[in-house]
Amino acid sequence: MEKIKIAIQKSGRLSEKSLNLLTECGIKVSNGDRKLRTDARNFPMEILFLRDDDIPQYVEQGVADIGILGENEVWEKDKEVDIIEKLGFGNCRLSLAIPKDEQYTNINYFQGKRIATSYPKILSNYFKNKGINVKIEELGGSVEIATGIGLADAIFDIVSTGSTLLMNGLKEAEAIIRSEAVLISNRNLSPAKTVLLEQLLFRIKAYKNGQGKKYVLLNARNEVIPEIVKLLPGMRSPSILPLADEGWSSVHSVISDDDFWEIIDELKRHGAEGILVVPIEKMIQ
Ligand code: PRT
Ligand code: ZN
Repeated sequence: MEKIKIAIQKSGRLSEKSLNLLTECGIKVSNGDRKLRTDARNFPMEILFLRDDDIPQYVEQGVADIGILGENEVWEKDKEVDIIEKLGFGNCRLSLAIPKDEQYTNINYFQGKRIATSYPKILSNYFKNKGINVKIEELGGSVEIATGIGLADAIFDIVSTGSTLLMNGLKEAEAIIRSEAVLISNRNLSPAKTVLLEQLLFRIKAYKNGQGKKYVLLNARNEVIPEIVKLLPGMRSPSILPLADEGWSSVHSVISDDDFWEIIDELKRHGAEGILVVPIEKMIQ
């Protein structure tokens, strides 16, 4: 049987989360000995562990059929691959940063400046569109020290919490684009591999749908049920089941983590009892 080959980061910020995503999709992978490649135990999939920089090229060439990596790398490498799905982890932004004592005005500040980055393609496209001339110094890593050692006037790098900038005496001047981990695919998958990709995608979506949501069960007197139902959006509408106790019903629904506490307080105020909150593992729509 044909296997689908997926490339994930060997060691880095996305490695563990990529493996975890496969696990959540019910795909068992053992990588105890950190091999370069391994087979999944219960899904026709081969996993290749690579540097993220190499993944776009390997997927374009078909060495791997699909891959997981940061969108930023996909844009920078600009290979012939398709972005299939955003995965909701590895979130960050690509920003221009300058020494903290500099007075920042607007994007024209960068006219004629030297900017150090590991993302020269994204950066030069950005400034070309703006009609601003800059000199780009390409660095493989440790971009944040470039201004301190006099290599550049500014940097363009990944920011998540901002503490790296702070530690290096820099401040964020402009956030240019947001990025997160994505699933990419080769453009000429065989029909069998396309089916496997569809299966994987179905599972990924079910997992993503369940993220950030809770299943809520509660009991209430029948008179207050209409009020309670108004508080619960649910996937369609909440399910209402009669209880053995006459005059009482049980209500089941899905609520998002964001408004969780607010809704629970409201439910209690409206007479809900025995509220049970359960994590959702997968949600198939
Ligand atoms: O060895 P390999 O080439 O595979 O790995 P790598 O060193 O190129 O990449 P890695 O593991 O550092 O990052 C992989 C991907 O994670 C990136 O391409 C991004 O899509 C994503 N990601 C998310 C980040 C960050 N957050 C992040 N904070 N990648 C890097 N950083 C670095 C950033 O470069 C800077 O040095 O963290 C620092 C900034 O973080 P804060 O929190 O201090 O702002
Ligand atoms: Zn890399």
